[in-house]
Amino acid sequence: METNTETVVKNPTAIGFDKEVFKKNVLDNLKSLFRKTMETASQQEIFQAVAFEVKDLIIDRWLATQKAYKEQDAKYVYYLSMEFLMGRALGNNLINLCCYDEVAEVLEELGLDINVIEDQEPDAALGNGGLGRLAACFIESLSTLNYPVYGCGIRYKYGMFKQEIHDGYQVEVPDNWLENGNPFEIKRPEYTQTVKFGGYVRIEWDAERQRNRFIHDGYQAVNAVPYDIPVVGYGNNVVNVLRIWDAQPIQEFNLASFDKGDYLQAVEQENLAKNIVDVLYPNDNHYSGKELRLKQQYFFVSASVQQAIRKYKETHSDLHKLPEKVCFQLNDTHPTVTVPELMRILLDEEGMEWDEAWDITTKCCAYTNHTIMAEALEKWPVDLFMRLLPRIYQIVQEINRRFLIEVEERYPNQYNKIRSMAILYEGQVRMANMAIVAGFSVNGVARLHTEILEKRELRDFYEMMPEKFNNKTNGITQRRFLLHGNPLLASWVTEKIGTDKWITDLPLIKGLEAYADDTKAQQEFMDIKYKNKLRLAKYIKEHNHIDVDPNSIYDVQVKRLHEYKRQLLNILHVMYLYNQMKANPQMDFYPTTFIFGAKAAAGYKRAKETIKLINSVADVVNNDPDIRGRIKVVFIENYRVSNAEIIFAASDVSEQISTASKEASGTGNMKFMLNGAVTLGTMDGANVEIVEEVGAENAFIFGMSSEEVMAYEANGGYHPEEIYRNDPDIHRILDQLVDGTFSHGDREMFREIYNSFLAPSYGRADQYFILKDFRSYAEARERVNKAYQDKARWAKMAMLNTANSGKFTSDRTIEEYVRDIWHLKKVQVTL
Ligand code: B1N
Repeated sequence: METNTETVVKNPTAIGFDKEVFKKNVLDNLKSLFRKTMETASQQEIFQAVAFEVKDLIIDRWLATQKAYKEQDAKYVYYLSMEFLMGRALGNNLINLCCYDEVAEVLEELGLDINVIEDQEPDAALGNGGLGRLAACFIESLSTLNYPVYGCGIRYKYGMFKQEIHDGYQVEVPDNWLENGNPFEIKRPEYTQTVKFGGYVRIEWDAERQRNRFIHDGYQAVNAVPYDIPVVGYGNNVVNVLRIWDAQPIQEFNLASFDKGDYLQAVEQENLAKNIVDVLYPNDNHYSGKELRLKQQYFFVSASVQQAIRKYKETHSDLHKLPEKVCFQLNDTHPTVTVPELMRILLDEEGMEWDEAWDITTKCCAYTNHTIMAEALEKWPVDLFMRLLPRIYQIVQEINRRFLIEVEERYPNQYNKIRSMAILYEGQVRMANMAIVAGFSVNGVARLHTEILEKRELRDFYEMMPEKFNNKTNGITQRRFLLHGNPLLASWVTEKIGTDKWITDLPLIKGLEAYADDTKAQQEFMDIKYKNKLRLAKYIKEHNHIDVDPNSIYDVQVKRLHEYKRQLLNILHVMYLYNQMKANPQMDFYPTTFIFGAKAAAGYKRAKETIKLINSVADVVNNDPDIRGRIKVVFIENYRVSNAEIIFAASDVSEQISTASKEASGTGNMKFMLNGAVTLGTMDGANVEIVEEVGAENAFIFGMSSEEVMAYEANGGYHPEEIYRNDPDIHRILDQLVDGTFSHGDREMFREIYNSFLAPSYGRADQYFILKDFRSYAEARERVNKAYQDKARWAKMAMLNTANSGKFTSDRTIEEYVRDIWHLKKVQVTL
């Protein structure tokens, strides 16, 4: 792999950092921003003053980067995504500017703790989970690897809701993340674009060119105003841009100056602009066919594509060469209107013929698939789509018409092919099909996932156009999830392998393998884990008011709450363990803290019931004197990027227990591994590759294979009631859902969960094979508990996980995208 370690600038003075100047400027900022001194300012105000100073450090690099791109006429990837789950910026900007320690010292001299200052920053939570966090890791890696990118997204006024737990239930609280402003962003009104919705299309005969002209009329328009957020590369002076769009009415509403017609139109345009960017849809892996969601999609796509074309035309005259300078990467189907929007611009605004426009479009667009969950498939009702985007709909119809002719030529009279591949079918616009037909690349996000796409989900497309398909196994950035999140382990790794080059070349971390059997190194590794467990215990005490024992095993499942991820399997097993321990108080068992963290989509009933069940089991188990604290259950409120960093660092066991074939990749699994947690998981998603890297003897694998699961599914499922009848332990825990054991006698509270196993009101019984995998899971958990009691063996396993995590850096993923799809060139930036 190519790396850019030779360009890494580690010396803070070399990046123009001067401690005294920094200190003085922070104090000046306090004065000019808030009219305050260090003595009178709040921690929040101090955070703002520091952040503005850090932005100042970024600015010259930002200018220099964009200048270098221009001089070299660089090709850009436009990473189009409805979600960027950035988390906090301050700490990571300091790390990538290579002056974190120096700023920490300055703050200390001012009597401040950098951790407390960092804690003042709200997470930028413009995403739900893995898909949005992947986008954030990708743009950070692109910057670190010297590649030009624009992250393009939406500046939601409210990001992912904050989760509070009241009486064991999730309560959603709005996330007003911009309340105190965002010190890192820059508004760019000069790049405002206009986006049009509704209306109708008029056709006029263009006599001169002897063809029809399509004129969009009677629409409502809204302005898209971009805000730029810097994305700092590690030690290389590169600053790329995350460009997020805000919606503004075209004319500010002004009562006096309108006659009646204008008045109503102005009100409508203002209302349209008002709600487009109000809120992120809080669904993970789930499509909600809401008109406002399609508006959001077209809004940010149209603005981004128009801007990309405008930028290209500033220095190029021939749009046919657009693919040499621009690639649009579609982060799932959410931005797929990119395809007809680019066609619209080339046809209607640039006056191209269909074939020319299509040739350009299909060389510019590439699509990443992130899920095979049926309920996530975007299928827009035609009537909604054509009403909101009349011209775009015409173009989709023409794309579909031409594609179906190709299908008919290739597969005469095979209606099944049309049924599976048509873009317009049974009154719906199928976005995935459009992305595949128009994209030159279709990629999955882990090897198994891509195989399932090729062999099953997208089989007909793969047969017709195999050259488009490729795999790009996901990755994560070690700058955030080791260097920032786990500074103790980061320093130790550097010391042990004798270099900090792993920061930009993660496979070097393999050097730790030499210490796997070294008792002293094992001890040091576990000491660091212990310190991180203390840090998490403190966090849990402060935020959840629960005492946890740092000497217990930290067994952790943190991710979005979803049935396929099977948090229910985990908590049912805790109920089973509880029963065992009650029956046999002397049983051999190493004390374990079962830690959960998960947000449920606001309208996802079963997910919310599962959160209540976890908290109810926690109540009973944690307070039962017979258990003597040997089993603890903790639900961490408001799981998000910033507390995830603390959680990964402290984990012993990584729960990755999705029903095989359902988790496209998973990326939390990689963050745990990097931090020395051992995977307890199914052969699903990227777990398969994790086990391949670390060795099966250093992970705990259980459950059905994806082949087995898919075979059952093809036969309509299985019969969980047989297991219920024949396995008394399972019988007991299911009965306990409806006998009041965990609900103060309430027999109805968990009735629906009980029914889902035995008598579902809709769908198959035990859709996600929880009972089927239960025994295998229980047995794996027993192996984990035994293994932990052999301290040396555990230390070795944990260390080997860190040592073999090199493949899972997003730097590797990005180099593969660049090599196979984007074909970008590295740009060196000097100041
Ligand atoms: O994308 C991640 C993968 O690691 C996960 O396995 C996968 O579940 C996740 C609709 C999604 N797939 N699809 C979504 C999110 C929001 C939404 O509105 C779908 N998220 C994933 C990164 O590849």
